[in-house]
Amino acid sequence: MDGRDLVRSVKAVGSWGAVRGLRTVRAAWRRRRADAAGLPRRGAERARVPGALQEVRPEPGGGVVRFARSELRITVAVNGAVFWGWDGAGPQPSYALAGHGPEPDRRVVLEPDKDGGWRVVAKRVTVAVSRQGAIEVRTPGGVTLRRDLPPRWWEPVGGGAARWMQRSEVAPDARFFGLGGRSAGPRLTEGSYRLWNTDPGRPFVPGDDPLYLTMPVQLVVADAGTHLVFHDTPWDGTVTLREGEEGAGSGHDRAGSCELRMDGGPLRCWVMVGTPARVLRVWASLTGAPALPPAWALGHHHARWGFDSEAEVRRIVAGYRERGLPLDAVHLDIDHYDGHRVFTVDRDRFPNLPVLAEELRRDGIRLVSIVDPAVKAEPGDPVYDSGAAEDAFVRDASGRVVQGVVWPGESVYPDFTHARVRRWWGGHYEERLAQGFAGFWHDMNEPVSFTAFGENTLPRSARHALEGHGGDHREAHNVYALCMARAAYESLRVLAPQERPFLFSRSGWAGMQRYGGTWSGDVATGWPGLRASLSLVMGLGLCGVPYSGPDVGGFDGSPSPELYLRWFQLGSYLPLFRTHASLRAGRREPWEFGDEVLAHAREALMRRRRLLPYFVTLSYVARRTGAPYVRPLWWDTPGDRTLRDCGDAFLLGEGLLVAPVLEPGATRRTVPLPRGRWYDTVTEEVFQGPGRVVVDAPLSRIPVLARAGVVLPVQGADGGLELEAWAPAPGRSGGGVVARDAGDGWAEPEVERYVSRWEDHGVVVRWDGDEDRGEPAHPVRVRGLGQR
Ligand code: NBV
Repeated sequence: MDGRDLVRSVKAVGSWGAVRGLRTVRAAWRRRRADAAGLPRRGAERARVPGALQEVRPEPGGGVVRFARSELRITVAVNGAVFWGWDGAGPQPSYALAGHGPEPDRRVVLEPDKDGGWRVVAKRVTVAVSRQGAIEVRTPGGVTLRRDLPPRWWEPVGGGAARWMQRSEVAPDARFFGLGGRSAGPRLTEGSYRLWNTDPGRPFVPGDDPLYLTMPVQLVVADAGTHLVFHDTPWDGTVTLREGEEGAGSGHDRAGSCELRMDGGPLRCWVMVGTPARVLRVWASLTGAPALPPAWALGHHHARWGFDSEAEVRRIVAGYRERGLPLDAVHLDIDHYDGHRVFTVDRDRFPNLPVLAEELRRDGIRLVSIVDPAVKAEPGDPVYDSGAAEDAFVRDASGRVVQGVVWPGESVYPDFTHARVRRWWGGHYEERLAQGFAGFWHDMNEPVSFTAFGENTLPRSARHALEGHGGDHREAHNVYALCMARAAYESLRVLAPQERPFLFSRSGWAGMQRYGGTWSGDVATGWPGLRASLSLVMGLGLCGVPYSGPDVGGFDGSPSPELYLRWFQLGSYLPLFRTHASLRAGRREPWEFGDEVLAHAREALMRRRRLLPYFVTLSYVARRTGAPYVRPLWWDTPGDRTLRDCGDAFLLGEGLLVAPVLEPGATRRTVPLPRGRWYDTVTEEVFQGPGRVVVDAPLSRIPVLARAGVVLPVQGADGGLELEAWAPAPGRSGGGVVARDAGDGWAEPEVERYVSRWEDHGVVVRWDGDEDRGEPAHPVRVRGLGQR
């Protein structure tokens, strides 16, 4: 049975059970056998805690605190981020950090604290260490944001990686966010969240956990301040969260708590404090600025598993064109491969991809290729042969190449944690570029091997280079996709130096934004799936990955026309706006759901087109500041507790508030408003925040509100740039920034800043800081004037 047989049997039987053939049983058995032989038995363990504080040694940025049974290094960096590591752990080596990491802040002082403890005092944060090794992160005003109890390790008596546990307390009012892409977010309430990138093997619904992209990044929002904590270790782990409670009246407060258990790796973390915007800015400076997608990637993408010929691609593109629907990219899934083998093309069905790509490009449409990491284990296959010659594939502890089963059948896996392998793999993107592809979609890179039961990935004992220090899959698993993205990104920079690489990846880890974005994976078609797809985008944004979006319509089955439309409307306000579905699912073209849906989908596409300059601006803002395009409502007002609980509306940049419809039959919905004046962008009705308002949400659109005073760059009817200014509240002013697209290359955009304010004759928009510069460079349209 090869990959095509697998697909055929799935089609025929209609069940994923069909893929559990003999090979997948064998793969599972092989995995177990490898682990039994290759992993040290845990055996007896010895528990350890730091013990009593013995000695303190100052160092630039902080110092080293020695305890009876461990040592703690604390360093505050120049960007304000605090690092601490136990047992001698320093910030490097790290897969998350961009470059060497920041320099220490030499102004920091280490001084005695109360009760025999010590503290590191920096401008924005104080870190206090108790005599037993508890660590408190305090604001400059002395309020505690987080208290880590002394950690605990369990060390195998016979040697090997220590497991550890870190319990922390946060304020009773604190709310947790992040941990990568979580279906039950964006606010993470009570529960356990696993840190192990996982293909659930079927479309997911809210509550399914973990999914494809996990990361040990928590964003904690409380009245006293916001902080981000990142435990820099890629091992398997579990985070158990429990929100606190404030004692009503005479009752006592109960702190929020977080318990992190890790199967190995250094116990080290980074903490950033401040406003949400500051925290994300520091996080991006630590782990890398988000890659800038080319402008076309901010348009509309159409994909499908099952485009089975060039003719079909042309038919779809013509369908968009004939109906006047904008389209910017078409994605080819594994079915354009020859026998599902990566970096190949089935020439019978896709005889001339470069010509198709060129034809589409002339119409402004780019081709994007799926890329799966597994390579068919077949001597004679050029990718396999060159990889074998390069010793590129993951081996087990006995030195045998590890085999799994994926679409092409028996397959082997490149070890992306080796620089040489990344270069070899990256070289293959030349073939993709020659086929005319302009972007890349990394799939199945958790990595997946179909197995009949248990975990569908590589054996834990599989060996990896891990940049030279060597280790097994327990350590490499969560960074596998991150390293694959790095391989592609770095090669594309060499192979096509004039163009910014565009790639997005199903799996990944902290820092992946340096290389590209992600998407929400195989979300189940249904109203709960629609909700989950938004929580993933919001949660990932708060972990520093700003570019993502769902499969509009859901991955499987057939959405009702209403569900499809609501999904389409939400997707049109998310960074990656892509219709996509499984081979066996119903169609996802906008014209497949009747005339009414088609008309409203066209409006959504037109609005997206109009907002393209705003999306381009948001992509530059994300790169410069780390702020996601899609932000929770509490972004600017984290002290507003009611907003912390809202997961069904979001801010798009600073100017817009989007309130998607996530329930069947709804034509109105409640929107919690941040403070200030807001306008319905269609009716221009005015609302005053903070508070909750009810707004119209007819089938034709989802509510989108504009912040009073904002100046938005939009595309005018003639295709030129226009400024859409929303009248400031009387006596107030506003403004906006415009980053003008400088093409698909590396040229810096021109950034323009505008202010808006009331003058005698009405609202005016001027250049910010340069009143003599005359009129703004673009036509201005002021809206919301009827509402003075
Ligand atoms: O390549 C086929 C699919 C793809 O369409 C989807 O987007 C990925 O998330 N892929 C998963 C593999 C098969 C999943 C059942």
